[in-house]
Amino acid sequence: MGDEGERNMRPPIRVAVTGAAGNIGYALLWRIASGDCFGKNQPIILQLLEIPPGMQRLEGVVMELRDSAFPLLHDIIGTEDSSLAFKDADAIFLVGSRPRTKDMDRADLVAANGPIFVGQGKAINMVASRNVKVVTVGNPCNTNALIASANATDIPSQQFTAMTRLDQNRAMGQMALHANVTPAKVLDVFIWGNHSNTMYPDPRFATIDGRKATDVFDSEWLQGPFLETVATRGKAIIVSRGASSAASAASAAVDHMRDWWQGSNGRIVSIALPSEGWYGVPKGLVFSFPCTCEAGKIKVIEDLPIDSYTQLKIDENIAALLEEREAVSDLL
Ligand code: NAX
Repeated sequence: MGDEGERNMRPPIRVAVTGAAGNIGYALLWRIASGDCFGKNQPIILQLLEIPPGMQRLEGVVMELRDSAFPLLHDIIGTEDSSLAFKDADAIFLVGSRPRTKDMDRADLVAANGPIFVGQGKAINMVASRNVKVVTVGNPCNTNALIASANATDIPSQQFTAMTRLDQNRAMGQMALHANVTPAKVLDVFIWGNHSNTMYPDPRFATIDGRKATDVFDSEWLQGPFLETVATRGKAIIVSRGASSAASAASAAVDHMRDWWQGSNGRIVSIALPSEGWYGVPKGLVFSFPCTCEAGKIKVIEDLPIDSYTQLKIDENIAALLEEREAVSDLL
């Protein structure tokens, strides 16, 4: 980097990633360190959290990050202490938690992972930057974001989000494939609700190379194979790969945080965040809405028309998330 490049550099920001030695971490850290998320003139200090059984793997990950000699990567901290990992963090990726295994249902997953987010919410409250932006990836991510936020009482709840961007990207990928265009031609399809198989990819405002998606595709495909493929993609990846989505999840986490940090250029993006009663979603439920991002702020698009099919899908997601909230009421 020449002198000119160095002069344009900003002071480093602190980016915390939990579960950093896991599968998603292994893809995510390289994308963050290369500048894909926060910009090519934004130096980074990575603050990586693991639990004791993951610490040896984390040491190897830190060695490999150093061996990648990223110009933007100013420092790396690897720790099992959440108050060090979240100290002054400007952005946090909450990835660490148990992935669902074949023998677990959703209730088991909520019970296994919920408590993690109590401690992490409290630690974030104590030591993170007051402007911190948090994306929750670890499942069940909507409810885990709710738990973390409820335990971080001094930080505005809207700074805690959950990731439904992978569902959006899956929807874009399927539309691109079906219309035989590149994904760049697919705009403004977004996700309502929970990151689970009840999520709903809304095609009504989407465009494919400038044409309305609802003109390009028939409703049988949209409500049948399209919806089914997006909703069950996580399972299909597990069956095929023998492991849950990792690189695509990391890529979606980068997209989520990049758009929040740098703006979505007017495009609609899917972000799950605590409802303020939008579209009849009970206040506080962490629900995926159509959003735009500008100057580091998320804005929910509040006035889209809702037809009866979409309402049905929104209601299904409200019911599922209320049930999850009830199951963790002692953690809130
Ligand atoms: P891995 O099991 O490979 O890695 C998880 C890592 O988290 C492990 O290294 C583990 O030691 C660490 N960990 C566990 N508890 C921790 C804690 N309390 N503090 C810090 N670290 C902790 O799972 P991976 O494939 O990376 O998936 C991580 C999470 O993402 C899972 O909950 C998974 O279900 C979820 N996913 C979420 C997606 C989404 O779209 N929101 C999609 C992909 C993925 O399924």
